[in-house]
Amino acid sequence: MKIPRVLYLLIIFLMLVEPLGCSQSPAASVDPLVTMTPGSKPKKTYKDLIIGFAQLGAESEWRVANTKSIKETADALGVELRFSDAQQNQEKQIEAVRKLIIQKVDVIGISPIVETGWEEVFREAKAAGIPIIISDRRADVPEDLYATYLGSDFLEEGRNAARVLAKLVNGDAKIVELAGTIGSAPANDRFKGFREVLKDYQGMKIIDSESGDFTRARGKEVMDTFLKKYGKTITAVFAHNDDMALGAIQAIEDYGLKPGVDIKIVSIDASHGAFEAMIAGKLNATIECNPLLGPQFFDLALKVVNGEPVPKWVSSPEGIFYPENAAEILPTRKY
Ligand code: GYE
Repeated sequence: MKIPRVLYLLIIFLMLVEPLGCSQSPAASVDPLVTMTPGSKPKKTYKDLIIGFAQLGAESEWRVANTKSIKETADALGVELRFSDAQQNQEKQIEAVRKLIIQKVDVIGISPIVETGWEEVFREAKAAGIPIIISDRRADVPEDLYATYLGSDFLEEGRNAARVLAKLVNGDAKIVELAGTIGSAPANDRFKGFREVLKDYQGMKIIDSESGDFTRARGKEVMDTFLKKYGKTITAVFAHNDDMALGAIQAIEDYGLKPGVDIKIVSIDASHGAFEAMIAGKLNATIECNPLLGPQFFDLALKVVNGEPVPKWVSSPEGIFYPENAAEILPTRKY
């Protein structure tokens, strides 16, 4: 069929004019990064955010990796980050949160050093309309006082440590435990999870347990004391983190025994230091606990600011590592 010439010209004219008309409309001049749904406020982007983060300290390899992940992710996304380090002191951490409330940041992130004692300051944040995202360690507060909790399943880590140790010692051991910071969520849960599984093993006894505060130096001191007290009776160590296990390894060597051989050792985190110790045959296993929470943390923060729904708990999938393939895996590890 032949199209009349006038109609043909009209079609060509419309095809040329329409796109121009569109590109001049106000909708098309909106920043493509800002998405809008009908009748709603424009959604914020990472570059609009000011996020506070009240870190608890720099006590371990894990914590250093966690801080790095948060700072690097903020930089990469263009988020303005107000970061503080409470040096393992709850008072300082509460003060840091209060400062962030005064600064009216969009979201407050916090890794609470211990579980209790947060309700008052969390209520202050809520009254100021600032959502809180709990990161890494839980806080014992009512659910309406925080938007979400991003962190590992510490109970399961404790259970896994017991399962792994039971296999290593054929269900027969005299164990000393180097516990984490007293009152902290990971120390409470790892302590509990470990015992839960141990109930099934008559031959596995915990002969002593003391806090090494998640640091290498304290881990060594506590292990020195245990060795003085119990000597060769000790056949296994459960350390709530790798740093304390590394301290214990030093203490065992100083005492003249072979860590990983005379005394089996299992710890938690799966840090570089742990892999190196496994390669050297001094550590028997490490249970992974993921510190690289930066990307998930800022993703949640943006959702919270934009009023999008978020789960109340976001956990990380984690593995277990052994000396057998530690050398092969180490280069792929990011912390
Ligand atoms: O296992 C330990 C750190 O809260 C999960 O804190 C974290 C723990 C981690 O000091 O190394």
